[in-house]
Amino acid sequence: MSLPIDAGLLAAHNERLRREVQADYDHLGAQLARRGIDLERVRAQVAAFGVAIPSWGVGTGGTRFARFPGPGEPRHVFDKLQDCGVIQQLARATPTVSLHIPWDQCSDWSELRGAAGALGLGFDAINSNTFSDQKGQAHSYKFGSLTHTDAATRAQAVEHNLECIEIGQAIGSKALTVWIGDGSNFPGQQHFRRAFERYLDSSRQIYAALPDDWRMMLEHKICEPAFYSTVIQDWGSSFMAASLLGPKAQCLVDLGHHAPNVNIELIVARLIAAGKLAGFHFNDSKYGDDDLDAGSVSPYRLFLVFNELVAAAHEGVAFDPAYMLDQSHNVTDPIESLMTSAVQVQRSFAQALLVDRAALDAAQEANDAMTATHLLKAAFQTDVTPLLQRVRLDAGGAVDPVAAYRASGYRARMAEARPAVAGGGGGIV
Ligand SMILES: [Mn+2]
Repeated sequence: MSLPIDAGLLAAHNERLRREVQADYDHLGAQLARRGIDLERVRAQVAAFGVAIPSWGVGTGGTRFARFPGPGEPRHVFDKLQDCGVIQQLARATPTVSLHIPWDQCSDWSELRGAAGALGLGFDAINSNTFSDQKGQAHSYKFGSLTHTDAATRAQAVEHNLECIEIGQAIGSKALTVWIGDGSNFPGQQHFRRAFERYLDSSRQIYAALPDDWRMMLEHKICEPAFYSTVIQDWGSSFMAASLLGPKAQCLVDLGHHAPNVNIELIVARLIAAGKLAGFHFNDSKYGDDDLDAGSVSPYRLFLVFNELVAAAHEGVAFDPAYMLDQSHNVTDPIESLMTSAVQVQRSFAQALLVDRAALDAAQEANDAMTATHLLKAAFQTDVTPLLQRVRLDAGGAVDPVAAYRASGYRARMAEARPAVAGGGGGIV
């Protein structure tokens, strides 16, 4: 397999750091052993963890005001895949890619599947797009898609989702993620109940076309681009829709799609309890759907989300959440941001595995709030960096992915190989 970053360069990078990593890892193991935790067991769980890369994330993002393109941006889906290959080669936490149609155009999907395989990548959920108009499209989504008042527009949006399922089958996806921008900007503009009914009617047609082993992931969002109301605004609307559609429909939680200060880990617990947690779009935010790098602002919140997931798994709850990053990189090299974010998500998972579940159960039963919160902090404040480094070393990745990436000169090479093109796909969802 020919991977994008030179194997010799990577090996030299790791050799310089290998001894230090092992010493730090052994020290962490001794620390955790005193707390009754077997680091080797944790390592096996962390090594098996993966989070999908969004294909749209490897291009530079933007805001409503401007986009400032970076050098060597991917020109098409094969370039995007190669950048995803770099991320996986160095960070070893992102074995899959999530495509977005029609941003990702391809005339031969089996060729794309082959190219992914050659990079050691597979495909996660496929994402439809009925929140923007495409060239040559008969009906506009300006006033909605799956919930539009016009039946022909709704039919066009349904048809696009059916096409996404077909593409997904060709590349080995097992899920369709549906986020719509439908909603209203003025009080009175939209009949709330009728719009929701139209959503259900359209979604039932998509649901009916799902292969048996597929899931339909419904993504809610509080606002934007509709700034007064959205049809699938919150987890309650999403849960209602998923319940009415059937067992293959579940609710996807994008961390940025809530009002500030909403208790997202509680929503996660509710959806797990209802058997309706589809998975996540990880990112971080300060004010709204900022699409900042996962854990860059609120790493403790990310840890608390994973605490709910690990607790449920520990208690034997059967669920299978899909993990994806969904970020917009405006001021960083997207490859560096995605590697850092994947490692951050992996870090939160590892920290959550360190929570003393029996002691926490006992503290909760005894209403001992201080002990309970100390137990969470003890896990969160453990520096698991040597564990993550060791996992990457074992898997053939880089001890320090960003340092190895910078040393490789990959971006400069791509700036030569990929002349800048006008426009280009990208977006924030
Ligand atoms: Mn999202």
